[in-house]
Amino acid sequence: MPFWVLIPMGCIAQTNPVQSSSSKPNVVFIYADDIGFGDLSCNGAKTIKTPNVDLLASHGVRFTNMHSSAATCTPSRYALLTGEYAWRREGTGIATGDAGSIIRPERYTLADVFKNAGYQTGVVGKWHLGLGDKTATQDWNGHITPGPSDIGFDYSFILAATGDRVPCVYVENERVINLDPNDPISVSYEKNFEGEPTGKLNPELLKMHPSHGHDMSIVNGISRIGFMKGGKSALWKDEEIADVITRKALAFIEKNKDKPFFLYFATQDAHVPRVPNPRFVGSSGMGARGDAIIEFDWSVGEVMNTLKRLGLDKNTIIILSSDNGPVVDDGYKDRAVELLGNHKPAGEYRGGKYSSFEGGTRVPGILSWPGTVKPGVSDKLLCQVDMPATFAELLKVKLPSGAAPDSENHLDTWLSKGGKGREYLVLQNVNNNLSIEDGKWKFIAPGKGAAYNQQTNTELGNLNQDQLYNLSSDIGEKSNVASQNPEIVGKLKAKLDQVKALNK
Ligand code: NG6
Ligand code: CA
Repeated sequence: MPFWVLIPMGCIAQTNPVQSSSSKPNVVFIYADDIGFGDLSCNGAKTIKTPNVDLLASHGVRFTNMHSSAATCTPSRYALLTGEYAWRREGTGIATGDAGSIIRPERYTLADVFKNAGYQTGVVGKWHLGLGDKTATQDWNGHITPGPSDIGFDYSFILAATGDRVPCVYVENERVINLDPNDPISVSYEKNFEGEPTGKLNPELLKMHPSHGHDMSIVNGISRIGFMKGGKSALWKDEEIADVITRKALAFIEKNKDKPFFLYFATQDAHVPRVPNPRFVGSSGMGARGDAIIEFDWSVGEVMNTLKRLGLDKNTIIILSSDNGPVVDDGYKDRAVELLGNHKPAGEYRGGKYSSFEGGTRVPGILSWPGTVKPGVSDKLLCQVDMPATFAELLKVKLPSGAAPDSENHLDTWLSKGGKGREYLVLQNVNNNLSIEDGKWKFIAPGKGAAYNQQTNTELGNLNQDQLYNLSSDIGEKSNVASQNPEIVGKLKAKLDQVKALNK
């Protein structure tokens, strides 16, 4: 039993009513986009400094074996919120900007865990889990439903998909904000609207040029994925996204300071297009990608400062992680490649975003709960898919039967109170090829797809034969020892089949 339950509440209330850790701590989950393990100075980055994240880590547990469930965004976010591996479900790959809601209203989610415990729940930032009933049928000028409010969020302020996908507008509580009804929005992922310029045909209109893809509708001088028309007054300015969503996140905290709250704050940094606010331009010396990471660090600092100012810092758990590993060229000529220098976004891990190698999913992981969780470093195997079961345990919420089927309770490990972490973890890459690891061994099942993506310069980990790596002695996954270790391969294969067989 957690010790704070044993302390009579009256005593706490008398000594320090706001600062005490209660059985209902606030929870802020900060979810970076495409920020790699090695992008943070607390994880060893030398050429980039992330002082706010480092401070957070120094107050909390810094995990070195924390994984997103997948090497791309939509499946990682799906697993985080549903507690189900995304590869079990069709239609959970990288979503278009006009995808229908991928998590259906009947689904029990992480947000529902908090709601059932009496929390106010909010999501601010990148969504990328679809909106509306069906793909390509949304009315972007009306109430776009179902949406976050149907899966447990009391409040939402989101980018429907990603920064590089249309529609480039903010959606607050399922309505596009700042929309002029006389200039309605149309969106298509099939064809352009007559007379509208595109990056492909009108490169002279661009302030940032694509390196691959991203040559469709132009918004704010940047060509995107997908076509849109109208909504001029509602279009975002990329330079302001971090400021706008950080302000909304802080407003949510402020508004709910007297109630327990759960905030899912998903930043656009450092996803493409990387267009940091002018005050961060040049701050990293590494171009737009480095500057976007510094901007992310600023957002983290704002959250920490606000919690402190409101006297909530000791009664708030902050978790920081990322939805997948890093990528340097993800489709725009923003000089990230040229200015990378010696920086290693994935740290010592092989691969990156999209990959089956560790760089794909082994992401930053920090949990801070000052006064309750002892600062330290943990190398236990953990995954974001476990958040629903872990928080259900913390809040004593009973998950409905069938909910969060892949989510395991690892509260003791997350709070660094002696847990062992996961025994096994199954991960998926961009080609939906699966791997399984147990903290020491990693088996990548044979799978189709290119071994290497030239455009993004990523080793994807795809091979048409077994791969086995000993992560204890070969963290860089350099040497495939499958043929020398048939029993270990057999055991991991059998375990993977067993996990897959849970398929409903
Ligand atoms: C890819 C995009 C990439 C990024 C990714 C999704 C192209 C050529 N590449 O298809 O730029 O948007 O999808 O990233 O279009 S994620 O982090 O949201 O998964
Ligand atoms: Ca991502």
